[in-house]
Amino acid sequence: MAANRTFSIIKPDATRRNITGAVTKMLEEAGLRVVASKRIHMSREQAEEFYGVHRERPFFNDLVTFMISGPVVVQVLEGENAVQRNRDIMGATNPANADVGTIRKELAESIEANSVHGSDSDENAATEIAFFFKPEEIVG
Ligand code: IDP
Ligand code: MG
Repeated sequence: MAANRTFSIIKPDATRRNITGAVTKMLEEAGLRVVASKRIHMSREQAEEFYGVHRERPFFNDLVTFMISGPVVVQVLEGENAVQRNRDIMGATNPANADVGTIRKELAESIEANSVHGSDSDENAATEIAFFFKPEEIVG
């Protein structure tokens, strides 16, 4: 499959522990290239809109509160089969179930504070990239 893009967030548990470099190193070693990156502090409205698909889930309010509890690093990642490649290096949502060598197994704190977000489809990747980045901010 041709090189394509996905969207990543390094979550507040990782910025708090000053391990954004460690996370990015694992992404790069997995064959992904950071073609856009910025550190932001999301507003509640932004986080609620971003995670809108989860609005009915029981953990929604806690998730939003966690995601605005500190800064995050939003990134566009490029690589062959980028969406799946990123999901593979992220590992399972719950770090207790994640494979050894994945970001969540090695670095995450809990099922909520699990260090990284990654798009789950090419369609959602395009939507999520456009939510945070202007085209000219992405430099491949
Ligand atoms: P994903 O991040 O692996 O795609 P999703 O099901 O899309 O997982 O959930 C989004 C985020 O919501 C997770 O990354 C995690 O931070 C949080 N989350 C998911 N399930 C739970 C839960 O059961 N309790 C608390 N937080 C959860
Ligand atoms: Mg998800």
